[in-house]
Amino acid sequence: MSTTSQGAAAQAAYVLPPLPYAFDALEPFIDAKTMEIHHDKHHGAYVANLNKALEGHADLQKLSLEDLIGHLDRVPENIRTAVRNNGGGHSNHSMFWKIMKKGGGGEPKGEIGDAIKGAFGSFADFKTKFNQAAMSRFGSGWAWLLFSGGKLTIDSTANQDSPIMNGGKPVMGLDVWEHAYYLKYQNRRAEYVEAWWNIVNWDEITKNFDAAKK
Ligand code: MN3
Repeated sequence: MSTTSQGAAAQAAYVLPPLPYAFDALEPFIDAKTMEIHHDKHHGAYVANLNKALEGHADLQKLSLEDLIGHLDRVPENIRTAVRNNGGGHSNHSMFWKIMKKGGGGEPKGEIGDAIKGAFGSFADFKTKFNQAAMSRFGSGWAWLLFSGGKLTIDSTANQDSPIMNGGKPVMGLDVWEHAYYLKYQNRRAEYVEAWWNIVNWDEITKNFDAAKK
């Protein structure tokens, strides 16, 4: 690491969280090379560009990420798009790494399992609806299970937009940008989406659900 980047990191408002497992932990569903580029380069760039946008804005640097992107109207217009894209990217990916794990998948138990059944009829129906959101998002974006207005709903967003920007609370999100799957799946997004269910970390999603309800 160069002296320059160390200097920048020392005063950076936001830092890239380490991946909570090895790059190859999610094989064969997501390949190690994709994970390395996705975390180090893509997420790394969102953090670096967010910090760059916030240079000289001490008031904004003090905010939690959720406060920052949840109130974009308070962000000066000349940096608003940069904060929206890179703050959203930082928030979305910070959650995304944690809601995946080796040996994940299956059907969720307990309260989140019951809440999903209550909202969507059955786990199979939920999965179908979520997959539809992931597949119908044109271009780059995310599919979401979110908590909003006291209930669980499914939605998708474009680019790096977060449900937080519309007052919702993300419970789980799936990155459907091509950078998330192209090395292994090329244009076959449906195969990536289906494979992804094998690494879903329901323990972490349960934590997000509990936090969202508060
Ligand atoms: Mn991504």
